[in-house]
Amino acid sequence: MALLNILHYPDKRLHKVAKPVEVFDERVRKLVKDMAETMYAAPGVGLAATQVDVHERIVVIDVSETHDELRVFINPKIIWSSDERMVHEEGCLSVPGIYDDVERAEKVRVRAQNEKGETYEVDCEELLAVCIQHEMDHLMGRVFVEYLSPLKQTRIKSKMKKLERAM
Ligand code: GNR
Ligand code: NI
Repeated sequence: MALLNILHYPDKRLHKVAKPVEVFDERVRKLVKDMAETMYAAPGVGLAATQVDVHERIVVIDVSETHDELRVFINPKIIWSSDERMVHEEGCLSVPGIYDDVERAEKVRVRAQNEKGETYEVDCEELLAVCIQHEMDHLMGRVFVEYLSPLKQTRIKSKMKKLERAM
């Protein structure tokens, strides 16, 4: 197992669009394990491969309080989303220290594959719904701060650059 390096906004590589996984081999299973280890260590409730500079459609999520319910979403697709919307405060391991409200669909149904390539569907609500939409945005090269006002984005960028310099 290995901890992976997490890219920090405003790194350009966070805006790359991930490609579908076609081969479900040992490499993909090791990447999923390393992503899970990296997410738990951070700690975070989700991680998209984009954040560790791997541009493939792979997401890991664990929203359980006991940190023992790992969910693996490979090639995820939202096949239904509710018209009802919700506002939830979000944070991101790629934008440390920044938390702000984002409006998203309240419920989504997702079709994805597991690390063996088996297709499954899951109904998501509450934090799981927020998180899968946040992670699927990463796979499209989108970071949650891009939903905030241009003024907030400018402030966040300069705060992040200052932080990087201090590290
Ligand atoms: O750890 C995380 N917490 C979180 C809280 C509210 C909404 C979304 C998230 S995802 C985040 C981890 C992360 O950056 N995933 O991409
Ligand atoms: Ni994130």
